[in-house]
Amino acid sequence: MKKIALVTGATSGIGRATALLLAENGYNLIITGRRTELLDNLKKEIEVKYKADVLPLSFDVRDKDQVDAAISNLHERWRKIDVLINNAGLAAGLNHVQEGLEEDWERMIDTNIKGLLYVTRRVAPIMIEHKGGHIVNIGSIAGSEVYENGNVYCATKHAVNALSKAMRIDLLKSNIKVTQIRPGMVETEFSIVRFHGDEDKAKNVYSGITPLFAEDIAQTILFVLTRPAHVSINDIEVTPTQQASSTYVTRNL
Ligand code: NDP
Ligand code: 8X3
Repeated sequence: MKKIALVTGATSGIGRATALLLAENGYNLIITGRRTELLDNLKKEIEVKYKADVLPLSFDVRDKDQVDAAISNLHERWRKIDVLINNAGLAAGLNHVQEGLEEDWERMIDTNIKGLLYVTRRVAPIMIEHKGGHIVNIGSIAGSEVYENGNVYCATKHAVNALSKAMRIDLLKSNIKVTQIRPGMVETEFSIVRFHGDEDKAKNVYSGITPLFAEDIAQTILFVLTRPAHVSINDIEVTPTQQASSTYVTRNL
């Protein structure tokens, strides 16, 4: 029987690439996000290309009731979730703290921290019931470093770093592996969202470098998921070759 992976934030970027790669490598997929049409398109694409079964679930991870309804009403056939990829997340704004927009802060805290917790709270008991699983949290290099204007985004990813370590301890006895992956610059919709839709500003983030692509992180996820049962990869930082830290990047200008 194929394993089941639930990927949050599968409508775009890292989540979408991960769903495709896992389907190609023998998983059935539960794909989630708010944009229903993109989920439906991805379902069709996966079914045609990889003959995997796909269940699209549209919900906002910030809404506890929506998360609850989606996961507790899963049909028996989809309830044995083997893998959870906690990927849904965003940065909103890039301002000094004294100029930050409170609505941006709330979006990031509610999505990156509380959303990840709401989904985990409902999926981990299912894994425990089935005697094991693997949770992959998408953190960031912003979870181990802080950079100018990054304040609240960095704080949310520091929280993901702490939660990943805490989850590993709490779930150890239940045979659930917890891996954190901390990417550097990956060209996705991330910067477009961060700059509230300003595509020129977003493009500029990656000027003069070859950034990571979503598929690079998907490959990293596949690697950690396919290690033998006795091997747990706990934490991986992945950056473009031209990036040594959040603030140290060489550009071909
Ligand atoms: P994208 O913007 O391309 O994708 C983000 C995904 O998250 C979308 O599928 C979006 O779906 C989903 N999402 C956002 N908010 C919500 C919500 N409230 N409820 C449900 N789903 C939501 O960005 P990335 O692929 O780059 O980002 C994925 C993860 O990787 C994030 O956690 C990000 O912080 C992290 N990351 C990204 C880096 C980068 O440079 N790109 C570097 C390091 C980490 P929808 O809009 O349909 O709801
Ligand atoms: C995204 C990477 O450097 O923009 O998490 O914070 S960075």
